Formats: sequence, structure tokens, C-alpha cells
Amino acid sequence: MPMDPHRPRYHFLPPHHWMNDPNGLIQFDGLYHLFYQHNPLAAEWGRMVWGHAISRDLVHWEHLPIALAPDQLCDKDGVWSGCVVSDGATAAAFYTGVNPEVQCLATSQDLLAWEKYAGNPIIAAPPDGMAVTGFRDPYVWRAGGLWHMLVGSGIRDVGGAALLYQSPDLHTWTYRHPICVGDRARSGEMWECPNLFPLGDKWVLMVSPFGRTIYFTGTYADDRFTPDYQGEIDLGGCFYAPQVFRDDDGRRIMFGWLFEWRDKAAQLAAGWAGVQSLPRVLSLGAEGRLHFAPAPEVETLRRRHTHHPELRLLPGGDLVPGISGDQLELSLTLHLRQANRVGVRVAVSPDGAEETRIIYDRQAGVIGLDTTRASLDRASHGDLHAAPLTLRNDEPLRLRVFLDHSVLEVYANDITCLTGRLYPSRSDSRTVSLFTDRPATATLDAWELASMEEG
Ligand code: DQQ
Repeated sequence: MPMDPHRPRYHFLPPHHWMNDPNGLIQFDGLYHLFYQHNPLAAEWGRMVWGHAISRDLVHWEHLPIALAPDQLCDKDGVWSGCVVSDGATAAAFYTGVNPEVQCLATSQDLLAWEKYAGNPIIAAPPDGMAVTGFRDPYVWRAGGLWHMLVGSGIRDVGGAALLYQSPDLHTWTYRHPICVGDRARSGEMWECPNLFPLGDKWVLMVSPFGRTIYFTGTYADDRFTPDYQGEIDLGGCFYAPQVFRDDDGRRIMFGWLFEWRDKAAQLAAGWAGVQSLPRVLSLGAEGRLHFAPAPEVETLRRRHTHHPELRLLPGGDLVPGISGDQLELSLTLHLRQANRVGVRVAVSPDGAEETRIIYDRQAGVIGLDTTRASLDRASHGDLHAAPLTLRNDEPLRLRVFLDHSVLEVYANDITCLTGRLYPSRSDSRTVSLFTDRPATATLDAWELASMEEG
């Protein structure tokens, strides 16, 4: 069978069919576990199960049998998103069973064989009298001798909400209150997939209000979260429902679902849909902003290296540094000098009919990802997505770019991520070039990256 030109090779996806949210991320007995929303029957969303994979390094994954599937009355229509925590030698998975949306528990000693709690659901309905917009995606942690759970929700006509429950024993849960209620206009009416964790001297609340993921940094005291900064996790337009976990080294690592930008018919024909992002390490920057970096483990995929210590970019024509491919990492430091608009083209065809552009506009203070000309194939949907990015006077633009066939992840100056999808129709849409509107200079490192299977 010919190689599928759009199937990512170093991002995680199941062998076949549909995947969406990462679930139950945990490092247990040294091994990283990734569970995920999965339809094992087709490349479309359906009656969800938890798929499962393990890794020693966050980069090379081994596929394992399905971990949790509908087999109880309370999850007959699907095992939806949730988390895994360790309680000594036992692992406990919390997930949403449907329909209706209720919270359920399963336990395991080895994370392979799971036993669903006979008393499920452990939370059978939303709080009395609350007009909720949804009730799902439990997120559990332990503090002060108690287990705590957030359930993603929202109050109709008011805003998204993260509802707090507490338990002495993982089985019996008591509702407390929302730890935070958002403003519908600024952060949506339903918060899917809440995550709450300390980072530096702040707390982070991350929620997914349909189609985008936002974070708040602030304080968490007396079981209430008070935000003082609101930011976006990724503005490229295909990153959703991420989950963050703490590994044995204390790192906060995030995976997010990268959804497809092509027609359903094209997804079904391909036989797969949905990819996980690279593992991203979070840290706290100035003014409560999150910083994002690909996990250093990704560097183990680096193969053939090209180094350009000083490229001179001139207006009026692209600089073509002799780099091409569809499995690449680029690390670029661009000194704008007098330039206002600079950028990188990837997956460019020889006649320029197909190209994807990363453009920085200094005056506008905006970085954009333009896939409107990424493909001549009408089944794919390109778009222009932009994120605010202000550089101080002589601060260079620093880009890390990861191209993996149909996935493009862009990290700009550690604080802005843009992830998009591209499906070039031509096999020669492979070239990388740089452009500017005034003379500028750049340092560029490029690597061909190995596929996950290459070891
Ligand atoms: N996906 C899951 C839900 C969650 C949504 C269902 C977010 O639990 O709210 O597949 O993508």
C-alpha cells in the first residue's frame, strides 16, 4: 500500500480510526500512560472508549488494548473524558459515562485490566437546582487529606463553571460549590475538560469552551480560584481539550487533541482522524503568562542537521536555504532590524501554487499561520489564524516549527503557540523558504525528524 502522505509519523495517533481528547495522563511505575477518546470502529466520532498507549520517553509509544469501553448502564452510550490518579499501588480512573452525563470510577493495579466500580455512577446528577450547560470530564487530585474533583460545567446564560466535589475515599463524593464561574462573553458558557494545578507561585485553571482552550492564572485558596490573567493555550485553530499532568521530575506536561481540517469523507477514506500534539512543558512567565516548550525528549528524533549561522534576508524574493521535507524541525532566530513583515514558508511547491506561511507583523503585533493556500485539494479547509505577539525593541523573533506531514506546530518566543493542519495535494510541496519586507538576518537550524517507529 502506498504511504499515506498526510498521516503524521512522529505525533501520536492510534493505528486506525478516530481519536480525540487525551485522557488519564499519568506516569505510573516510571512509565508514561496516554489514554485517549477513541472510536475503534470508524474514523469518525461515535460510541467512545478509552484507547491506551505507553511510553518510556513521551515520544515513542506502544499501542495497548482498549482500557475502558461501555459495559455498564451508566456508560452505555460512551466512556467520555477523564483522568487517572494513583492511590498507593492502585490506579483510579474517573470518567464521564453517558447518557445522561454522570461521573464513574474504575480501578486497576496494572493500568491494563480495569474493574469498574459496581456502585457507579459515583456522581449521578448535577447539583440540584443548577441550570447546567453540561456535566463532564472529571479532574481529580489529592490535597489536605481529601480527594478533590472538578467537573466541567457551566451555568446557562451566565458562563462556564468548574464544580468542586470532595471525597475521603474516592467513592463517596459531596458537592461543595463552583471554584470559579466565568463570564459567558469572555470565556464561553460551557467549560469542557477542566485542569487545575500549581505552577511557580500561581495556580492555573485551564478549560475548553468549545473549539478553543483558555487558561487563567491566579490564586487558589479556601477551595476558590480567583483569576488574575486570562490567556490562550494555542491559537492555531485545531488544538483542543488538552490535559496536563505532573511527571516524576515535577514537570507539568500537556498533550492536546489536534483535530482534522478536511471533509468527513476524506477522513473516512483515510481511515484515521485526530492526532495528539507533541508533549509541551509548561512554565510560568512574567505577568502570569504561561510559557510553552516542546519536551526536550522530542530532540531524540533529530536526524540530518543543517546549520545556517547568518542568513541575509532581502525584500523582493524568498531566501531558499536548501531545506525541504515533510518531517522537519526548524529553529529560527530572526533579527528584524528595519523589517516589519517577516516569515517562513513551508511545504512550498516549485511553482508556489501550494504553500503554508508563518508571518510575523511587527506593527500589528501579530503572528499568523496561513494555510489558505496549503492545498489545491478542495476537501481540506485552510484558514488564517493569528495570535498577539509583541517583541521588545530589538528582541528577535524566535520560532520552533515542527512539520509532520499534515501537522504544523509553531512555538513563538515561548509564549505563543499556533498549531494547524495542512494537506498538500502535490508530492513536491516540500520546500522551506524565508521572506521579509526589509533587510533582516536570521540564524537557522533544521533537522529531519525520525518517525516514531524508527526507534
Ligand atoms: N470530548 C469528550 C467529552 C469532552 C469532549 C467526548 C471534548 O468528554 O467534553 O468525546 O472534546
